[in-house]
Amino acid sequence: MKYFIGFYLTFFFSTFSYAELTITQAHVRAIPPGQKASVAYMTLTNNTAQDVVISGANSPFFMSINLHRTANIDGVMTMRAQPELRIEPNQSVTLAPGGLHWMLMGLKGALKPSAEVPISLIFADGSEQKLHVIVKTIVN
Ligand SMILES: [Cu+2]
Repeated sequence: MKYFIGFYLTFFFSTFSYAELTITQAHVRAIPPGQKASVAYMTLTNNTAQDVVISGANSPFFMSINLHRTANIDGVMTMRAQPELRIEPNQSVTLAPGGLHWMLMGLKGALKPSAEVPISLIFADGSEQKLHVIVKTIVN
């Protein structure tokens, strides 16, 4: 499996409601017209001395967002739903091709490259952090 060759720009616009979490390299994969599912990748850094737990996410652009982990099981790539995303104190977790990703299902409109997808991360305590994640073409 080839990893993507595309270019990355650190891209982070946010109305911080949870400023202890820094998000970088956030992007949504561009998809062909008619396709209804995509993925979002990002690096999340916990700047606090306590675990940060993300229990879900949502977006007005998609019917649902779930956390998945891609795994190679006996040569077959499968995706498994993950109940939560836990980031330990002063650690980073990277969602990237071949591993963890936000699975975006049920696209309601069109996803154009360079558009921004609003995504809210929902924390275990019920608070939210809103992101605007750019759509990028990813080759892999
Ligand atoms: Cu998935």
